[in-house]
Amino acid sequence: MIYAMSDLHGCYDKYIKMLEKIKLNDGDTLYILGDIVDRGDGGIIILQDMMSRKNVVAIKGNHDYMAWLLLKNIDDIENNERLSEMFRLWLFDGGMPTYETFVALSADEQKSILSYMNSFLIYDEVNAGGNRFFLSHTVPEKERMLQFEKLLWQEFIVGEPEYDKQYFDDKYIITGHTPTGFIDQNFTGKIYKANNHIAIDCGAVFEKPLGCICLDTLEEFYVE
Ligand SMILES: [Mn+2]
Repeated sequence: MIYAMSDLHGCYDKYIKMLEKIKLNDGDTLYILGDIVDRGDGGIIILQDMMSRKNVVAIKGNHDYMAWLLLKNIDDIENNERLSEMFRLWLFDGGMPTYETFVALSADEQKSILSYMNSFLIYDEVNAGGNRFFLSHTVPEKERMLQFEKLLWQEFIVGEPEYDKQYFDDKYIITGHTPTGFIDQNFTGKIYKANNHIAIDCGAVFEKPLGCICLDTLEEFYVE
């Protein structure tokens, strides 16, 4: 089976509970659609768990990118005005627990975390259960997305989807990034499905459930 979850934001306990709930085994593939770190304090330990598994595919979110960029340049922040401003904004936007956990690691552990984060995909496409799926942290508006192969990677980590428009007739788009309650109040804490768009950030770090979807069956799983 193929599964997808997103926006773990350091919620290590919910992540582990979900792996147990879906009984993830070596024959399954789990996509994690970004924003693994920041806000919650378990981001680094989730990354270390993901790295230890061969069947987890990581896709890059805006928080993962910012954390990687700043932690990679940690020694230069003080003397670089642009980096210090980004660093200040990142800490304010949930980066503090990620920063504190990271600096407590050994140099080797830091190096392997950074190289793992740098390996994240921007998007992927996969077939399951007779359907085709496009997976990324987010997508830009429909007009741009119709030529997605030509777009810059940034569009897939900070783009703003038009959830009210059906982008493709022959495939589903699965994204995180925007808590589903902000897309439509009726989907607060639930996976959003409409217009061939499946949005799976239920807001786990904001005291909502962590959601996970099975691509083969479209079955939804939740843990509190
Ligand atoms: Mn995001």
